[in-house]
Amino acid sequence: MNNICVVGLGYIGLPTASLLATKGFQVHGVDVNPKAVETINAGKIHITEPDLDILVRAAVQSGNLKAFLEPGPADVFILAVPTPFKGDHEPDLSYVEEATKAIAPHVAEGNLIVLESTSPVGTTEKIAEWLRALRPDLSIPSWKKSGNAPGSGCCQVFIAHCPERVLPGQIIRELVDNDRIIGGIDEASVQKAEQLYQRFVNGKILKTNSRTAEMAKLTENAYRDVNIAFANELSIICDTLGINVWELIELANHHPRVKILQPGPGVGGHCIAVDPWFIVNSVPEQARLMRTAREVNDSKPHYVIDKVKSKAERFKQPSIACLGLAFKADIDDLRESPAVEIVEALVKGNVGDILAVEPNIQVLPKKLASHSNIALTDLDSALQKADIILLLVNHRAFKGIDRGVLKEKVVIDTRGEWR
Ligand code: SAJ
Repeated sequence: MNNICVVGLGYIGLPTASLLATKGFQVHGVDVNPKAVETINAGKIHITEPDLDILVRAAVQSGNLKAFLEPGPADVFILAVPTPFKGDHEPDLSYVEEATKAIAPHVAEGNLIVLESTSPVGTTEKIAEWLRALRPDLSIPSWKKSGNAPGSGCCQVFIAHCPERVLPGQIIRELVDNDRIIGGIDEASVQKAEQLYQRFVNGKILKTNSRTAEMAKLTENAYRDVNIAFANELSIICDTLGINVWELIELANHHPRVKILQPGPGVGGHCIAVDPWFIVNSVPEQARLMRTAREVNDSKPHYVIDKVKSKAERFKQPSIACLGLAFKADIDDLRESPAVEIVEALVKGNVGDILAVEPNIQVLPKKLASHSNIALTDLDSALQKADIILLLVNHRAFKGIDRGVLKEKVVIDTRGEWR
């Protein structure tokens, strides 16, 4: 198992491919984006993640990592493609299906296929079904026929789900140190995948079937979403009752069995705000709390927007410093960011002149840049000019803000930085 084909060179696929390459595996990376392929082959990165540049450079320089637009033959195929939702929060498995189609001609006897993308329950079995239809010459294990029994017959291939669980901002460390769940489509696939992961993971390898592995990953993110929703609901209740929510949480968390998370402007990113929907979508009648949590968290940006609007009313055309656009602290990732949603609504509603401060980006995203009442501004000028200061992300760069400056301004702190 020395030749690995990693399909999808994004936030999960690229660190995984590079790590494997530095561990001595021959890695054939695949991405549909020619610019990403070119950048990686030059030893550079097209996404931002601490220390990823060093890892990719080392991987490419070693000659063990090469990026391509198409898959090629390998011992192991790792699929790390996006699994977004579409329409009314239905999972969009088209990238997984496309990736399966792309690898299908190259799959050979004894190969292992690992799905790392966070996926709705049953997706790993779908890969087996798609592959069975495309490659009737192969013996593809069947969950329904054999349950967890070892697969049999000639031209056997192995299929497992090994969900990624790394935290953006700490990907490189967590890729190695986190415990990993391995869910096989059958027992033989579990064993095969275990042999691979134990070669580069320091954490424990936890073995199960593919459905449980899929649900475990969704459960972790849904658990977090529900708990953040509790904190967000609490913040609105406290606003209404005239209580400082940050002080309240700190006090309540002194109880040995209470650990309330932090309220914020909403829940962003492409994981926690997406994954619970995969559960809700598959069992809508049963997943009532998870659906409500999603709705509570999705409504939090609107609450913040209304708060800013009501504060802005007392000014003619206020300057509003919006501190942070990323979906959480100290990253440059603006995808599904509540901060961007809030700033966009303020810009479109012409609530004031927006001074956007985001130290981790050089240019504003198009949907904001196309408006005339917003400018990407450095922190000091924004603080000086602003009538209203809206803290959206608790970036390290904002920690040193002089409290004296804030005293003269209207301050809306969604992160409890200036509690
Ligand atoms: N947030 C709060 N309050 C909190 C904690 C987080 O409002 O107390 C917000 C953040 O500001 C952010 C969002 O939630 O907008 C999500 O941030 P996060 O740091 O909690 O999680 P992600 O989305 O960066 O990464 C999660 C992780 N999952 C869990 O912690 C259970 C990570 O381990 C997963 O690998 C990742 O999702 C994923 O890829 O699914």
